[in-house]
Amino acid sequence: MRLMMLVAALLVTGASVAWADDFRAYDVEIVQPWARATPPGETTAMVFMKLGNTGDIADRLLRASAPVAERVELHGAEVGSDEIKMKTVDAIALPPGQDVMLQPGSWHLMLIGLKEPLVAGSTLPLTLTFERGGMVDVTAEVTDVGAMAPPPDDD
Ligand SMILES: [Cu+2]
Repeated sequence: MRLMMLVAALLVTGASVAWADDFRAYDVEIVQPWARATPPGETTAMVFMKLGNTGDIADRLLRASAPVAERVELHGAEVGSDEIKMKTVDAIALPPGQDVMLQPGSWHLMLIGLKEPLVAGSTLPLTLTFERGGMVDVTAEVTDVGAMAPPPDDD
């Protein structure tokens, strides 16, 4: 009886039992999602993380959503002669055995139509959908406005 209750509790809390800021969708490790705080009136924000495919088969990130945004797009970056342009992509490929960094100047999730500012020190719930790994709920940490890297691990 006690074991069954423990199993039920694990099912409810899902991936968040593993690490405070790491998540998993089958073979894909989702490491330390983060976003920058937004100034008042800003309607978009980027979300970054490391996606590591630890399996033998390719996967793809297909979609993302967040309660705080009207929609979330997958964006890549095109490096031009004097500027970096964002472009919308249908999916982010996750080759087997490789890490793909969503980071400033590269791949990222784009929150569109922010309903409220992102506040430093708060957390941001997101749902990611992978082709093989399915849907997974993750939590991003919100850093200072100008941060270029995720907040340091506190363990
Ligand atoms: Cu973007």
